[in-house]
Amino acid sequence: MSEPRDPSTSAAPRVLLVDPYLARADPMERKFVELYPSLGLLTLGAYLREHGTAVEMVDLTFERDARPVGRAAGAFRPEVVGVHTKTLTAARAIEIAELAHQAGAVAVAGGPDAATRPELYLDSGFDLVVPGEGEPTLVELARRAHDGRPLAGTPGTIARGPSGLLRGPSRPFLKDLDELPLPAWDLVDMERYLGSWEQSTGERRAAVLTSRGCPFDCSWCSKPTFGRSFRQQSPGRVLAELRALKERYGVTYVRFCDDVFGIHRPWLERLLRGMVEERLGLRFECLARVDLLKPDLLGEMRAAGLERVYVGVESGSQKMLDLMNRGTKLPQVERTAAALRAAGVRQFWFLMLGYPGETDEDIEATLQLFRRFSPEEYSVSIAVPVPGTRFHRAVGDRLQEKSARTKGSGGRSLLFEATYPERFYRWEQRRFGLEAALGKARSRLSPTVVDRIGRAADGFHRRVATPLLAGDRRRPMRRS
Ligand code: B12
Ligand code: SF4
Repeated sequence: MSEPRDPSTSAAPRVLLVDPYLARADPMERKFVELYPSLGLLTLGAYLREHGTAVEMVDLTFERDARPVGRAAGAFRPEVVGVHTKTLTAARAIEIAELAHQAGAVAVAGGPDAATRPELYLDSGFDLVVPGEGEPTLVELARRAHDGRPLAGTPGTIARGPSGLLRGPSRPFLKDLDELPLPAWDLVDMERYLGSWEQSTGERRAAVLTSRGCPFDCSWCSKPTFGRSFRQQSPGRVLAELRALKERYGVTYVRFCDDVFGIHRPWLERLLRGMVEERLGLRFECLARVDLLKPDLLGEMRAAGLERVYVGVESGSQKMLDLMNRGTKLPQVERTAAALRAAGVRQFWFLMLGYPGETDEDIEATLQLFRRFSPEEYSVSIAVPVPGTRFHRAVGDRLQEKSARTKGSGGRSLLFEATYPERFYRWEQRRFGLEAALGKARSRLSPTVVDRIGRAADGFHRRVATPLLAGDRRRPMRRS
């Protein structure tokens, strides 16, 4: 690569980054999705600047449509328009490629969806796809575009060649994540995010990422960018980011967005110690695996500000956990749930229905586990076969037509031919809803009344709903 340039001069390459996620167009948004700016794009932006590129960004999250992209491209005249992609936003990303071309820019797609199905993006107007870690590749593309050099064949990219896909040489991952500058928060309207959080929760919430990748191998998980690699920033680098968020933006609450937070215990202990010693006074939440969350560390986590943990419980049936290659055991779930309750940490359980091999007995086991521990929050989704995963390959010949559409279902509808019809899973989702309501009612109503309602609902489920909704694929259910 050539020497760094001064991004404030017209001699610098110009890149416009775009987040095509539009909250009001997301069917899940009102219910589940929490709004944070894309850390992938903010880090790309900061890295580009550090390497002599002028950067602007259009974040469509709070917009009505993609028109701001056309306006920004017209004013900034970028040489490259770089679009972040998710399955949910594929159609809008493609619209943006067209806007990029109208402004005379090269259209580049990166992020999980383009990495999984580059052909879709290349056949729909994008000039290049960056399937992996984006930072050094986008710097090089910006320089090549600026200098009028060829782009196809750049390391870390995929283009359309005369006879199929033209893949540039692969580019190794960055060795040391501490090299990454702090995210360029100024590229988005941070106050809009923080203000909306403050209004709904009283906290100014921001997202922080301390690692890239995940070494586990759950069969339904899509990890197109980082695969099973795993790298961490040092605790010192993470503390610097926390301090900056607190000092510059008055952040009071942090969501650690790592796929799995605190994989290495000594690392986590050092970070927690630092948070306490620096008296950051931040509260935080993270996603943890039940096999890694150590009950004896919960006291320290609580002292450092831990409020809520997202736990991928997924199923109350060991058979299902094994089929999902989850690598967790039910006693670990039980131990973790009990320890979190004892430490006063809110728990948010992720549960999944419909994974191949699951019978109504397995679903019942999940409901019973849910009943025993009554997590404060939960989401129960219908398994989504994401392209590129083992699960997707396993049900490849049973995919429903709607899964071919670009919109993700967000776990609300059935995208493959599963053991039961969709209506049965939707009914089961409602049972979890009732169970959650009963769990909450236990503290207000007499437990006898609550148990009576629960038994009546179970009876209705067994005698009426299951025969009616499960179809002829139902297996006889044992009574508890
Ligand atoms: C944190 C997170 C969230 C947070 C924050 C979202 C946000 N605004 O970033 C919350 C909880 C809000 C969330 C919501 C959703 N998420 Co989410 N989320 C994640 C998670 C765990 C980390 C994202 C992250 O920061 N990664 C780290 C950064 C550094 O990586 P990155 O974003 O991929 O970017 C790098 C490269 O991909 C590349 N790159 C990315 N964009 C571009 C663009 C260009 C031009 C170039 C060159 C390179 C490039 O360079 C970047 C730096 O190296 C990922 C899983 C994962 N590990 O990535 C899922 C993930 C991205 N989410 C996913 C989904 C489905 C969603 C939702 C659509 C859920 C829903 N509604 O049903 C929403 C969408 C909301 C939104 N704003 O987009 C899926 C996407 C799958 C897919 N194929 O689309 C993922 C992959 C999880 C999974 N395995 O299923 N999410
Ligand atoms: S589901 Fe979580 S733990 Fe499993 S492979 Fe994916 S990121 Fe890793």
